Amino acid sequence: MNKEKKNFYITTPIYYVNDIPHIGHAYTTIICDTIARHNKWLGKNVNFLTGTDEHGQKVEKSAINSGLDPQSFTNKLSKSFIELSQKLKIINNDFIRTTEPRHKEAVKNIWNKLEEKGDIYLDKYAGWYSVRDEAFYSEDEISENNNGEKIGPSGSILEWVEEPSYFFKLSAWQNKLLEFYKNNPDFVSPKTRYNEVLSFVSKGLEDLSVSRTTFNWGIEVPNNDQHIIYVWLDALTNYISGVDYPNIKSNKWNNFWPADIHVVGKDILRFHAIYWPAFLMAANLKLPKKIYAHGWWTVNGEKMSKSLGNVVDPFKIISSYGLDQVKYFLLREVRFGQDGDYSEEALIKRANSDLANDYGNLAQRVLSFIYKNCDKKIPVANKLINQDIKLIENMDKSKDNIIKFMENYEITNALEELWKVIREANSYIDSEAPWSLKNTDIDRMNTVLNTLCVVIKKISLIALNFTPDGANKILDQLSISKKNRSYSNFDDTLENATIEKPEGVFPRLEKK
Ligand code: ME8
Repeated sequence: MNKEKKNFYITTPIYYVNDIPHIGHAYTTIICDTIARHNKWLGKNVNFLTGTDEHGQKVEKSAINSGLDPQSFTNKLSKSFIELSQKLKIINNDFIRTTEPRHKEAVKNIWNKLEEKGDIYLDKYAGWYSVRDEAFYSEDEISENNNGEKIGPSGSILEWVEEPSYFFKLSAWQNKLLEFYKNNPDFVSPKTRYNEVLSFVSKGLEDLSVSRTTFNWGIEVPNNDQHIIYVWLDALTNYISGVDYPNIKSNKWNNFWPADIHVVGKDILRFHAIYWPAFLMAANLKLPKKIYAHGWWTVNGEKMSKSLGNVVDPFKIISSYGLDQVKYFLLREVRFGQDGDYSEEALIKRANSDLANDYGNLAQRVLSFIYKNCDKKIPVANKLINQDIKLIENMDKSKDNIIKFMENYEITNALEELWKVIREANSYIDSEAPWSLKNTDIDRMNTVLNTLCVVIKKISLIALNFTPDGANKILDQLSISKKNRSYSNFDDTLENATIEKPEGVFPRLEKK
């Protein structure tokens, strides 16, 4: 490996295999894929990890309900998450399953470390548990629903649990955590989530139950097979078992830990921003650089649920509307970090206005004009005048802004910036009107067309990370070779290349 290359490690949450994937899972994966692609494009050595969370009571219950043993059940469901990764064409380096031996070994190692250091003790747990969230809640977080059932902060129904349990001395880490947050104000993003974490920890932390004894599906506590390790201690460890921990001599471990970013939904912030750093501190391991908690998607204003029958199937909508279209909608419609509402109408509207009308049309207008009028060759520019120079300069400035935005994970701002140039390029075509120069000023027409091709190429090199299928097709049509599509090729000059027959890349969508 090139020693100069900067390493970058990004993770998705590992998804529960209690049910098939939906649009919410696809969303987090798409976000991570976009960030991973961007960093790879910049020339970094990227490790992108995703996977499935296969143990615990929730998965065991689903397996029992489906009539399968847990291992066969998780094999089947995990496959559907792998298929989703393929459908989304993500560039992950690895897919980790918590039922794999490499992962179990890491979890046992962490357990032993925490125990050796005196951070784990045996006692009894008596309290409320949510199987849906796989979370313990304290009395002050509990309320009642209309049926008089106890519910947790997420609305999930709680059950009373009373059993022997090992505890992790979370309370002992409270001050260290607070100090860490204070010294690392960017550890949790967005800021509102950081404040939430700070206020939760400031109120005081109770020790955390880290083993269960009333079911079997999980990793056994070393030296006490009556206990199963709490599924969150098991699951969080994937972020290090996925980079070869406990083999701390491995290149992967040394290159990639600590992770640059764990992207999660806001529902699982507590586990990532409080428990995970505490476990890592206790195990004397470095902490990830950032936890980014994104918002929550509803569907036509309602929470997605099987009983409402409104669960959005990512496979179906990608087949109906296209991968780039779905990705672009999810990335652009909602500011990264905020909640959003999914509807097919909104997806179609967004894809038609930004992809078909703005970006697709820009490429199609220019390339088909060249194909018909310039002997299928990108014309050579003559003397550039102010408006040509300004368009290219603005493109270059936007590229720098986009890189800054992406460094701060401001995905929506990055896309807005890119579309600013796309719209500017469309206005430039209208004002320079190359078709009207055909019979009057061929030199000027050639300059305008060349300027447009330069800008379309630059736009597409950036769009590669957001809408890779379409952007690659446009670069194919411009005869830019596959190996010349990274950041380092951004300022390459266009050759007098013969273009391919242009075809519309982003068709107008209609409701299916
Ligand atoms: O929590 N909107 O797994 P999970 C946005 N196994 N994102 C959504 C979403 C929605 N409506 N629904 C799901 C778990 N997500 C644990 C994680 S990690 C060590 C263990 C996304 O299958 C979002 O990223 O319930 C959320 O955090 C994740 O799926 C939860 O997936």
